[in-house]
Amino acid sequence: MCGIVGYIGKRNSQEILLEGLKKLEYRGYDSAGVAVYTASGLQIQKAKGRIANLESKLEEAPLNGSVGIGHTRWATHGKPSDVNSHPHTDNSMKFSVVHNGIIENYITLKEELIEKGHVFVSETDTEVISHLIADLYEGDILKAVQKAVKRMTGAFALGVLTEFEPDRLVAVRQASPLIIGIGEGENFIGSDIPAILEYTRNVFILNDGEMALLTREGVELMTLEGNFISREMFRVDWDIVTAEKAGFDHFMLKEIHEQPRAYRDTMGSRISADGTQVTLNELTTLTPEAIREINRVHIVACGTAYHAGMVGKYIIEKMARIPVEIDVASEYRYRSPIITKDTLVIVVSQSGETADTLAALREAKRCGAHVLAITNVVGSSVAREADDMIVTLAGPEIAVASTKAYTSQLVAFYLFGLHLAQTLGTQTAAEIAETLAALKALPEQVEAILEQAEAIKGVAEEMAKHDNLFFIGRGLDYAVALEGSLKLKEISYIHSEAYAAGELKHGTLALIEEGVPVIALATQHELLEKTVSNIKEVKARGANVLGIAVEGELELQKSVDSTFVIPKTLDVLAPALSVVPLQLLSYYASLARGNDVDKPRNLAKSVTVE
Ligand code: HGA
Repeated sequence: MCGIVGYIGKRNSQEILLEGLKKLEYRGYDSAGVAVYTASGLQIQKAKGRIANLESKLEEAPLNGSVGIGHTRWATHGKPSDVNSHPHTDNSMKFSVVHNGIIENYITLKEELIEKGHVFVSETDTEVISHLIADLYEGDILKAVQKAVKRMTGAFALGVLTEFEPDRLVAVRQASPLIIGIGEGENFIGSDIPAILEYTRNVFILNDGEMALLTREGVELMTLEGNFISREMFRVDWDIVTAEKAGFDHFMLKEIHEQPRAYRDTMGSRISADGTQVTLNELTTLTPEAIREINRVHIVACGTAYHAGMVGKYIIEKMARIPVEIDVASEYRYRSPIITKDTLVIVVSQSGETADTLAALREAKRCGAHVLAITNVVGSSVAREADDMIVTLAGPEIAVASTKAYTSQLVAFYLFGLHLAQTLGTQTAAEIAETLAALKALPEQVEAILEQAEAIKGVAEEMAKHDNLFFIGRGLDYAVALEGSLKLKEISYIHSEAYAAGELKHGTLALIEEGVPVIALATQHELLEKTVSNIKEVKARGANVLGIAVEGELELQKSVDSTFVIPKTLDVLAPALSVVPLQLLSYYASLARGNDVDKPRNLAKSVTVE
C-alpha cells in the first residue's frame, strides 16, 4: 500500500519516476505525485486520482531534472486530495518526502512543530516528517533524517530529498518495504522490484531499521544509527514480460490464465521423478524430528490468503492428523492464542509484507513457536523472519484481486500436507502417490476450464444485473465459496455472502427470494446428497442456482438451473479447480459493470499497514 520510487542519475527523472509509479499503482491509486530537483530548485507536482492525472499535469508543465522521488497513495490519514498527496514538504519548500506507512505519534510531533512555528497544510501523518527533518537540519540531510527517525514511531519507508544537497537521496526502511536498485552512474529506490526492473536487476533489499544514502556514484547502506552495513547484491531473475500484461486486457485475466504455469512451477522439482515422494528441501529447521514434535498448527493470514489457509487446515488435518486452528492475522495477536514451542505457525502472505501477518509472525516467534511462511516473494519480510519458507512460484501478481497467488498457496499446502504425511506415516505410500498423480494433472485440467471462459462470461453478465447473491458449499466447498464471494465483492462491488450450505436454514434463508442467484459448489462426494438438499431448499424459495459440479454428477445437474462442470479429481484437490470458474465469474461481472478490474475502489495490494 502506497508505492515509493526514487531516482538519482543522469537521465530525465520524470519519465523514470512515472514508469516506476505505474508499476506500483497496484499499491494505491488515490493520488500520485513527484518531486524533482530542477534548475529552479525542488519542484513538486501532484494530482488526486490515478497516475494518468499526474502524467497529464506533467505533460503540460514538465519537471526537468535527474534526481527525483515519486509516490502513489493509498490514503490512511486524510482523504484522497491534491493537498494530501505526497511528496510532502516543509514551509521553506526545501525538503521533500515520500512515505509508505503510518507515523503513529504524528499528533504529538505535529503539536510540537506547530509550537515552533511550523504551518501544516495537509491532514496527513506524513507531513510531520518533512517538517521534522527541516527542523533538525544542520547542513547534512543524512544526519537530519537519522535524528528525525529517532523521534518517529510506527511504520515508515521513506524517500527524502533536499534542495540544499541535490546530489543525495536518502532512503529509510522501518516496517514498510523498500528496495534499492543499483545501476551504472544511476541508482533507484522502490517499494517493490517491478518499479525498477526495466533499469536494473541488481538490488539491495533493506531490512527494518536500515537506511541508505544514494548518490549517482554509489549506495551506502547503514543502520538508522549510522553504522555502515555490507550486503550482498540480490539478482532478480524474473522475466520482465511476466510483470507486463502480455496481450491480455487486464492483469487479472492474465494472472488467471497463468495458473497452469504457476501450478507446474510451484510443484516443480518438489515431486520426485517417479511421482512417489514430495521433497521439500528448502525446509531447514523443520526437520523430521521437529515435525514429530508438533502437536498443533496455527494458520494465520488475511483476505484471500486466509481462504487458502482454510483449505490448508482441511489438508493438514486430513493428511497429517494434527489439529489445526486458523486465524485472521489482525485478530490473532489480540486473542492470547495458546502458542508453545510445539506449535507450528504457518503464515501465508503473497507479498510477504502484509503488516498484520508480519505482526502475527513476530508474536508467534516471541512465544517460541516454529514459523513456516508460505509466500510468493523470496526476499520479503515474512520470508526472512520465518524459520522456514515454502515459496510459491506464481511470479509477480499485479492485479489487486489475487488469483494465481491463491491457487499456488493451495499447491504449497498440498505439498506440505503430503510432506507431513510422509514424515509422520499418516498416509500410505499408495495414497501419497495417488494424490501426487492427481496433483500433477491439475495444470492441464485448469487449462480445460479456461477454455470454457466464454460460457462463464454469459453467466457473469446475467449475474452482474443483481445486487445480492449467495455462495454455498460444504466442507472444502465452503472454503472455496468464501473465496468466490470475496473475489466477486472486491472487483464487481456486488454484495455477496458465502455460507456453509447447512447453515442457511439457521437464518440466512430469509434473504432468499424469487430470482436471487445462488452459486452452489458441490464437488465433495461424501457431502453431495446433503448439499443437494440445501440446493433444493433455496430453489424452493425461488433462487436461481448455478451449480459447480464435477464431471459426471448428473444428479446434481438435475437439481440446479445451470451447471459449470470441472474435470474429475480427488475431492481434496477440488478447490484447485473449482475456484477458477469463480475467478472468471468475478472478472466478467466486474467488466460487465464497467469497473476497473485491476484496481478496485478503496483497495490496494500488499497491505503494509495494520
Ligand atoms: N499515512 C500516509 C501513507 C499511507 C500509506 O502508506 N498507505 O499504505 C498517508 O495517508 O498518506
